[in-house]
Amino acid sequence: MNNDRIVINDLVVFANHGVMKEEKTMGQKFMVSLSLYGDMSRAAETDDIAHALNYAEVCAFVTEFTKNNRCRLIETAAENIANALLVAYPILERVDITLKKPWAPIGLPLDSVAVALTRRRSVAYIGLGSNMGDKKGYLDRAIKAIEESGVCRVLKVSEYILTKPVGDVEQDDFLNACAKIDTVLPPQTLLRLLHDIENQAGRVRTVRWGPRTLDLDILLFDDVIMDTPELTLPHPELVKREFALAPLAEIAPYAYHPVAREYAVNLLERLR
Ligand code: A4P
Ligand code: MG
Repeated sequence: MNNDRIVINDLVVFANHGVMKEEKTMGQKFMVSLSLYGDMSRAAETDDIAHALNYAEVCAFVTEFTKNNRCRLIETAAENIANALLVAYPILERVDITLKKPWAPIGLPLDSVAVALTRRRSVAYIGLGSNMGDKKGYLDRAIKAIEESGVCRVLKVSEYILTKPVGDVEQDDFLNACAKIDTVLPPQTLLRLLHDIENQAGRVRTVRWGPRTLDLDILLFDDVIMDTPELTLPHPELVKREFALAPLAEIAPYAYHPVAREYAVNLLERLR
């Protein structure tokens, strides 16, 4: 990742975050410090504000957002500010934020208390499948719902391909596709969002591997490797499934599988 960044120190905002009643009603002083990472070479080369991240605009955005988005915890407030910045400014790849509360009412003298956290944009590949009803409609609406979530952007979508069902269940042919997205969410939260979208499509989980209106799987998430009861990354079946690999290789032949240590295009060739 590029190490270019704009640094903002102790932007003062009067806002109403807090657990106590007086904090909510009267408000208090907060200080926001930010390191905003993104490629600044174009701005540096052209000396043109049109290619730059305008820090005056960023400060106004953060001030408005910090006032209006009221939270009990400074953890939540800081996370919401970082995510809002990543969504509003596509040039940003990472945001480090420190949110200070110099007047924290703890009944003891202290200089300030602060929370510091980092949020970043990740790239993920989502496998889409449908084999009931208006299959194309389900895939179209899923892509729209991902885009409209406000926390993801759809960067590329493969062709929709008709595939024979894989597995022991006798069922209709599938329409499959793959979407490249970027997201400010961590993997588990992205999975919950995808489940919500599946549920809105009327998905009922009955037979494992059985027919479904909509199936959304996370195939790859950056180069993350994880294996928890709710989520395995990369998707454990990806390397065995042509219906997932083919659309992935179409839009991202050099997407890298961190466990198989191969590019998508090579995995597909080997499978075939
Ligand atoms: N889960 C773990 N890792 C992941 C991940 N990387 N992405 C967990 C998504 N989910 C993940 O999935 C079961 C659980 O897997 C989830 O609750 C999640 O916590 P599910 O979607 O509820 O159930 P499922 O879809 O019936 O099971 P599964 O294992 O996801 O089935 P698949 O793998 O989706 O296979 N043939 C063709 N031609 N095309 C198809 O699309 N799909 C299937 C279903 C069978 N045959 C097919 C196709
Ligand atoms: Mg699934």
